[in-house]
Amino acid sequence: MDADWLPFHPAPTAPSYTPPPGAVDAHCHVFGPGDRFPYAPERKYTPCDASAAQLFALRDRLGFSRNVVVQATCHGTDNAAMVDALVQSGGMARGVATVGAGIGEDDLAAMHDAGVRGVRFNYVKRLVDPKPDAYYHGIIEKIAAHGWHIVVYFEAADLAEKWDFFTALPTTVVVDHMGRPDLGKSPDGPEFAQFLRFMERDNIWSKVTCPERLSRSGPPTYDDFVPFARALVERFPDRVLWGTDWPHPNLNMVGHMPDDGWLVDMIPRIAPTDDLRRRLLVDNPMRLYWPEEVAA
Ligand code: 0GY
Repeated sequence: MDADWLPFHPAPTAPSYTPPPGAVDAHCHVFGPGDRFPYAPERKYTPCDASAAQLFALRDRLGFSRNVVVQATCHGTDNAAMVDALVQSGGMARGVATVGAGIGEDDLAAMHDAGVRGVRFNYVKRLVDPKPDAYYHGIIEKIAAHGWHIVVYFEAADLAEKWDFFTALPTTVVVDHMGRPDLGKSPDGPEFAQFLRFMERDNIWSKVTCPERLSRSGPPTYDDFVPFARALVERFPDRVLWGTDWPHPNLNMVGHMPDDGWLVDMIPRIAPTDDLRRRLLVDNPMRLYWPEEVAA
């Protein structure tokens, strides 16, 4: 299990596209190091160690200012590495945790103080063993006092089954990676139309992320990703987020590691105006993760 990762790109290209001041990478991770922050025994893959210092160096190289660090399944419900990164960031990173139904109020309060603002419910069957809705209802009750939102990760084929549960969620709901559409299908076809209908609800947001995971046409331009992401950015400009997904865990199943500079250079293709790019990279993530810094 320890050899099932690809290393992240050691020296990403400096992007040609310069993000606006204050841009947020709203989906990224930190992992390990495994001797200090051990990986979860129940994990389905082992990631490459990826430290907060390396994440912040990437942030600076790509021209970003802030990060949203998302808990991935390889660390299970032990959020220590993610929380440590938030503390090290000096307020320039917020987090999304994965918690168990037995989480205590003291632990939630400590995570909130460190900068956690949401929980992630992961439904991707190759990553987690399924849990009943009741398990998640217990967590929803506990996070309510903190005003946290919910991030959901699922595959397009499973949206119909989870529709009633997702649409009844009482918080802002952020969907990882556009609900993982099959990019071999048409962006005008019934599968993506269902996702667009889902997005019509004004508490539902989407990350327009992970060309490297979803694309069939492949690097460096990931052309088949663009019409899907652009449709979301243009139709729901105030409810989309962008992120690198660095250090791109579990990509051995896809077979290549992206250069993060390529990913940044896709932004003008998915958000074709300055106004759309400012909302995607600054206004939306600031409203969700740093509302206290956004003028009323
Ligand atoms: C991602 C994607 C993946 C992994 C996880 O929680 C995770 O382990 O999210 C994946 O394998 O699709 O967002 O990093």
